[in-house]
Amino acid sequence: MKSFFHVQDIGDLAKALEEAKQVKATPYAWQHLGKNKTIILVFFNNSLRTRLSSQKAALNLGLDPIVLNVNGDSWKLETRMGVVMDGDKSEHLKEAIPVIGSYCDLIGVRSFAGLTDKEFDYNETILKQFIDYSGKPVISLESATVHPCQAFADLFTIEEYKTKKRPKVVMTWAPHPRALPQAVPNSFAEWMNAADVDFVIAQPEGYELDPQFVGNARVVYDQMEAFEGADFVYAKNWSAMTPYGQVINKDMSWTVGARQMAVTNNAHFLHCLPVRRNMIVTDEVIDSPRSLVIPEAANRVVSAQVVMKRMLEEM
Ligand code: SN0
Repeated sequence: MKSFFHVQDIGDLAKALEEAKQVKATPYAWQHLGKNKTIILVFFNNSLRTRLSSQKAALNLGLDPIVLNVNGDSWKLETRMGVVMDGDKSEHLKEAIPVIGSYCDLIGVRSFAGLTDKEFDYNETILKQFIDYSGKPVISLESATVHPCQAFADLFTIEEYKTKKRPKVVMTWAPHPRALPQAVPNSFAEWMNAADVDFVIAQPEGYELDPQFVGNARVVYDQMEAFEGADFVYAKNWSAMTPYGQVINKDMSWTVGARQMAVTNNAHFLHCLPVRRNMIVTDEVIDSPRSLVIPEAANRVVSAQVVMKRMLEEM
């Protein structure tokens, strides 16, 4: 696996889930793979789970993690091509990336969508430069359009908790005070479309995601109708595609509460975290025994470890 970005990069999903189960059961069984090898984790944005779970996954594999907080610990990096660097950015990605690549064997990159230039974001301009200039395998730790480590952990969590072969999974938009990227819902949709689940997206009009990620999912504009008989409810806010990166609706009737959960099949609740309580989901639902947000976050170590393990095995 040269890069981890889309669901196709992991190959056969059933095999990947089986491997995740093994990794979870015996996390230290592959310590030899990472010996004398280093992963550099580059963060352009904030992180709690991704930062810690990626480091823990690396340590489980005997791989040394180094974390770089761009804009904090390092020079501010210029990401655009052909610009006169007369502002506050001291170094260009064209030098920084090959330098980073020369110090490590694997690279993870967090670079959120800027949400101002759709083309820059949807071309994955920053992640692609890491792939092109580092010469090393690159893992998206949430880049402009995808968050594959999250979606893999989400699918594995559904696999662990499902009680029927083909559960109904509903991803619902929910209100949020700020404009958020589409990366998490894009990847969740992409991975659910590839998995054996009945997948539905519930959203207000105007929040349609990019068709390449929606695929054959059923899009339902009535949240209550979408939730009927659901086995898993996955809540997430995202900003609109048109106008790009804007908040066009803050309808609090979409906050996931007991009213919506009542029409489900006693659904489990999932969210990638961080979550705004009583905006995205009520205290009652997130604190209920059906909420899986903590085991879901714990599985981030597992998904990251499977990805790093496979990359190390190919070296
Ligand atoms: C990010 C997002 O893509 O939605 C990361 C999720 C893993 N979430 C946020 O930036 C939330 C920030 C906030 O203020 O609630």
